[in-house]
Amino acid sequence: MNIESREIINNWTLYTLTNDHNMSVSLLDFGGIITNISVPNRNKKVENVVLGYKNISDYVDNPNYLGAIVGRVAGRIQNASFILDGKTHTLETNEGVHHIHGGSVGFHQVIWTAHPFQTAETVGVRLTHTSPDGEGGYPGNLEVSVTYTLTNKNELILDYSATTDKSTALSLTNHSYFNLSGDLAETIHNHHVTIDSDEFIELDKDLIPTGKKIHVANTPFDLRSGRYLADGISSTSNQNLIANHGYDHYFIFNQKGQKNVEVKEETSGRIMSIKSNQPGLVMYTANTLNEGIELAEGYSKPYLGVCFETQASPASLHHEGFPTVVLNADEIYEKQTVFSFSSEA
Ligand code: G6D
Repeated sequence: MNIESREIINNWTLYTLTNDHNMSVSLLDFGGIITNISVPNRNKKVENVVLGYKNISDYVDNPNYLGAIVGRVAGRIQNASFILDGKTHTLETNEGVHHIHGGSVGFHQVIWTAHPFQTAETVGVRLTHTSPDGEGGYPGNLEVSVTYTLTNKNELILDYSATTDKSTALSLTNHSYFNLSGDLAETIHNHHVTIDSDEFIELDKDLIPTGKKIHVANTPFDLRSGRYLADGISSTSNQNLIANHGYDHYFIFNQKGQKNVEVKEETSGRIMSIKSNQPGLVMYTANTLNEGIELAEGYSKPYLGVCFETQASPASLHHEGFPTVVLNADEIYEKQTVFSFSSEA
């Protein structure tokens, strides 16, 4: 197990975590951005499996949130407002009349305070931040931490924790774009994804969750037995078209099995499984990923990665029937998502 750190541009620090089984994770204190996850393929060839910019300065703007911690609330909040305890809170309208991903002062733009650590079987970095009352329009002084832990079982564990001094809205995630083919050898069309979910949330034309749950049966959203992402990308179903030809939807976990998601890429043999105590996730197939930005192994284009943004849905701020994103002063926000990597013969 090893951890290296080095000062780079803008007083940012880049940390590289390495375990004893040829897996490494690199991340920035800026935005908690994961810049690289390198894992072996079936032939033990170690390659990068996430999208990362070649020029680190491209993370300053990062319109696609590559690798970043997203908060205070991941996803879209309708009309950039919500009512809490009878008070209307107005957020930054950073996408039309709506609010997305915590706004321009969201957690993807924060230089987190980093606390590296190492044990016999783990290595990691705990990132902490104090978000003041009113930041981005959100109430409450928020103490938040996100811990990245790499284990010797080729797991990357993300632990999210927070407390607030008054009721607020909080739903944190990581916005890495995964591509298991390795060093961007292929797009994600042939990634075979299984999601243990019977329902997803309908989107309107602004990609705002309508609050309507749709059963996945007989739709391209039925990934319960696994499906190639190409199905949803080429689908003419209304919801895939609304998402700009693909997936950009919140799947509600059944929380029945050992894992919530499994992703297989047959050429490399790589497998990634995801287990989370979050009630669901947004799967986004990079349908509108900007073209032509230089990445470490090539140039960005749609469908070059897929995001698995575990979170509670911001739909709960405007509709009944969803796990809440409200955090009260007497509560502790504690969420965990584990990304486990392996390969098949
Ligand atoms: C697009 O609709 C998608 C979002 O889900 C994603 O988070 C963002 O690009 C980066 O707006």
